[in-house]
Amino acid sequence: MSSSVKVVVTGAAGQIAYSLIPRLVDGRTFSNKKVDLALVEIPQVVDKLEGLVMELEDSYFPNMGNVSYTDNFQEASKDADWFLLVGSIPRGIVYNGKKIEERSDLLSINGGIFVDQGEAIGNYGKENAKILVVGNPANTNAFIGKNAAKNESQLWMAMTMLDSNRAKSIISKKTNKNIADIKNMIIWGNHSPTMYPDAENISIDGDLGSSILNDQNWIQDIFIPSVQQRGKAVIDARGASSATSAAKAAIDTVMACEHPTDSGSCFSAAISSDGAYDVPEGLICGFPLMRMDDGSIEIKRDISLSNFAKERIQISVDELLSEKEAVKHLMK
Ligand code: NAX
Repeated sequence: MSSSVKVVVTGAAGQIAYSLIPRLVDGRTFSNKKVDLALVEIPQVVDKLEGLVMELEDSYFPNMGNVSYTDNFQEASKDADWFLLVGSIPRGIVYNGKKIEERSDLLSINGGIFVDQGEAIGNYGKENAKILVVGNPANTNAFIGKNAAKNESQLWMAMTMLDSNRAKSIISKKTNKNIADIKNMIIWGNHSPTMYPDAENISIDGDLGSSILNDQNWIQDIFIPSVQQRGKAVIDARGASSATSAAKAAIDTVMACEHPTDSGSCFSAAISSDGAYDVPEGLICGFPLMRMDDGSIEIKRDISLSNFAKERIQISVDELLSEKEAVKHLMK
């Protein structure tokens, strides 16, 4: 084996993690590197992870290295290369005697968690660590975590790959093209119902969406709302939120960051804005990204945006700004 990588996963006893964790050690995600896992849960459920560790051992993964589990995030963070922050308090649960229904309550509770985790990552994670926030509200959790980490050599991302994959699937059905021929699906903005899935710049068998999808009514009335509301549709149908598709999307994001992006292509995740496409600096916003040969992640800057696209992106950016305002007490 060539080298090793240490991956921290929070929410490790949850639904997404159950699909995600085996894929981290399957010899594909990190190629032939040995993968050490540090699994993190809250104290109430951390003991359940013993069962998951038993299953991982029983699965015989030749690339699996050390596997540990803990409720101490700081301890888990030491020298980690990757952090997959899946754990967060979901909407609908009773927390400190109050049912959490409002996004603002969710922001506040999870925000507190991400201050502590961010500080630990900044202090104990590797200098070039990559952090993928899956737990919602993902963009603002990443914003809070990055601010607390105060470590500019680390890369904070919020996951929009699931939205991107959902959008590709819808376009594939609409155009009768193979899913493998649908590429460069950019999700702009927030991972929330305001996100803007970009049908104009998608590549369909090598052609731009703007030249193939000439049905603006379908884009506005069917495509965009279907992507924005797909998470809710899955909850309605399954009685639980997306899990295996979310896990696959997290793996796709890791792989996109581990391997150079093909020339002219891009992948979707939200990262801190440097002012690109007029998004205010510092917001964790969905952008088209490229993994460069030197391992860095760059925003692809040559995407043309129509006025319609600019308006839609602005709506989502405004939402990110209001979320930023709602968590300003957590900024130090
Ligand atoms: P589950 O409720 O099955 O699992 C979450 C786990 O996180 C629980 O076991 C809980 O004990 C743990 N946890 C909570 N706070 C923690 C902390 N401070 N440290 C460590 N662990 C902690 O949820 P699951 O279905 O796995 O979803 C996890 C998160 O992903 C949710 O916030 C969900 O909203 C979010 N999602 C994000 C998606 C995205 O595209 N970005 C899509 C899927 C999903 O909805």
